[in-house]
Amino acid sequence: MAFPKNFLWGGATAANQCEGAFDTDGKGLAVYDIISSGSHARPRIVSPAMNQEYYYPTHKGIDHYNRFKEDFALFNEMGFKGYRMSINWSRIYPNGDDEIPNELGLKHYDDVFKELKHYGIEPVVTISHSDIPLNIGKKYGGWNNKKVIDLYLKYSTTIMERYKDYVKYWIPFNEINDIFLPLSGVGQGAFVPEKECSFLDQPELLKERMQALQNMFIASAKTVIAGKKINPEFHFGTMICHITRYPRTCNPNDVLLAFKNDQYFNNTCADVMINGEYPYYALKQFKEWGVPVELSEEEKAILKEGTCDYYTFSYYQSISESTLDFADQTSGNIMGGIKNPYLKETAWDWPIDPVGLRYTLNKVYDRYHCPIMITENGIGCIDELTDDHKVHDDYRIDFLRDHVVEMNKAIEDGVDLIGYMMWGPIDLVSVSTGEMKKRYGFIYVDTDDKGNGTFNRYKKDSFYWYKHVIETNGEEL
Ligand code: BGP
Repeated sequence: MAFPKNFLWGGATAANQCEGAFDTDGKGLAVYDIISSGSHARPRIVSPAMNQEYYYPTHKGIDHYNRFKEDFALFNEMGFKGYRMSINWSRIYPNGDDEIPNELGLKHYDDVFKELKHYGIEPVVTISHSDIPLNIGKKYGGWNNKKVIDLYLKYSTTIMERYKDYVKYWIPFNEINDIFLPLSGVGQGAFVPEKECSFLDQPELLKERMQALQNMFIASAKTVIAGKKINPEFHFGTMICHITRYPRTCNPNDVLLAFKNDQYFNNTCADVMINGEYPYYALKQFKEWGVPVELSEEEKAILKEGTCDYYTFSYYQSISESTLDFADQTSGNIMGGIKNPYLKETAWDWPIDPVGLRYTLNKVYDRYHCPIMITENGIGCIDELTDDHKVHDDYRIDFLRDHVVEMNKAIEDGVDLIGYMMWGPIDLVSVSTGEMKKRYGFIYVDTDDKGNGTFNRYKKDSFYWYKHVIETNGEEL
């Protein structure tokens, strides 16, 4: 096996999907706190104010806020070398524009980082994993407003100063390119609708989303510049939701379609964040979207100086696209695409494509020539807890093994892959559906879609499998 000696084996979570304690220790409301639970068939509802009729899964999460020590002990038992997590912005600045930070919120993450240090687990910290204070959406209209750049910078600087001795790896935004999708208006853009709407069918707001993205690029670059002054040893990563795209046929129009969509959806953000300037195709695209890129000389210099050092991405699936009329055009996959006859799908219709991971790793390394970390990869499944508290999840082991095999091949191809953060090492709330039923973890959490249960943690079969993978540095799968 080809995994380097210091390979960062670990897992990834997001504060809003696991912490719970949504109003504890001075935390303010965040945009995800007003998005109800849902299911594969029943979309989540965004309600501008809390509605008693709904259950809001972020409010309890998996109670990680109170149980992080127990959870880290389990991660340590698996041998984690790294752990990707996010800080909840609304714990630090409850309204987003507060004069001074909330000390109790800061203190909580002091404890979190001390505990990780105790186990020698390297934190990889997402600064904003959609944990945007709700007030930023309501008062400022979200990321569309340039003032939010300064609010974010104040927050990012506060945490980078405070945790500089604990954290080396930072990620300014989770899946920044999600903003290309209308369904990310609330989560990424902090666009709080005036009346209730379906999470999957949010107002289009194309211009606002594209302006928001331009503002986020500046915020990211300013954070990198500020961070390097705090500690020149800090590393900053992109985080791209990489939806690998295939032409469904070899019709040249299909090839061009997949290429173009790959360019704008998968490449735009990393091109700006790693190369420090907008690529030619994005300039044209933003103009067509009605929000031409108009940068001052100062802004150009900021983008050039504040570039990321490593590339990270989430990889769950590939999709196939075509200009032709395929009968199976629609699937339940939130990312769209046409059924790929060569691939099986998960229970939530996400195509399973391990070879696509090797292809993607090569593709991005070829483009950026910098270290790469996979910061999310996993499979959401319906698990069954047996009477003796076991979960026999061979399907999860199969999925992960197949992906690790392809990672190994990519390393043999010459790709500089430095880490693997499996998504959801402990069951947590699903973003797309707001369910607990869609489980990713090595660790089962006893709670359901309504927040009932003991919240006890149980080790699944995959727990022991991953432990062995880490122990053997990927030699034995
Ligand atoms: C990514 C998000 C994660 C995570 C994952 C799985 O897009 O960054 O936060 O949730 O998708 O998706 P889901 O929870 O919808 O199954």
